[in-house]
Amino acid sequence: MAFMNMNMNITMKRMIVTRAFRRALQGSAMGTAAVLAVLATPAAHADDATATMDISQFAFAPAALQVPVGTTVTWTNHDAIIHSVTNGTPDAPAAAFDSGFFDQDGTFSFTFNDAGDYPYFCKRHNFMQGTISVTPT
Ligand SMILES: [Cu+2]
Repeated sequence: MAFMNMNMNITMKRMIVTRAFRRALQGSAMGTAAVLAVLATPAAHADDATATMDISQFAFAPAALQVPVGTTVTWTNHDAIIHSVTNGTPDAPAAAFDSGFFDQDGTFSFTFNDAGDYPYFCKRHNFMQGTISVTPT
């Protein structure tokens, strides 16, 4: 019985992901431009020590980001719905950072002072996941 429930959960997550993906593909020209703008943003340099992340159409963009130690990363929510930036994975939340829920045009910043890989997810939409890889300087 527990096994069946697990399978149902996985199927439901897949459906939600598929729906979000389809929505992303049908995104407006403005949405596409925003994604392209993010992709064109140069990677963070040690001398400026800041990096920007976008939350758009139920995804963290870019999903994986590498920054040097000391970088402050700022996420901006472009969706008309609340999201969170929560350290860890849905099954194993961690404690380094948790934005709580924030709304459209809201931002969350965190300074990564320790090297390592920091997975994170949205507490409301568990399929939304990303990783910040912090490299020693
Ligand atoms: Cu979310």
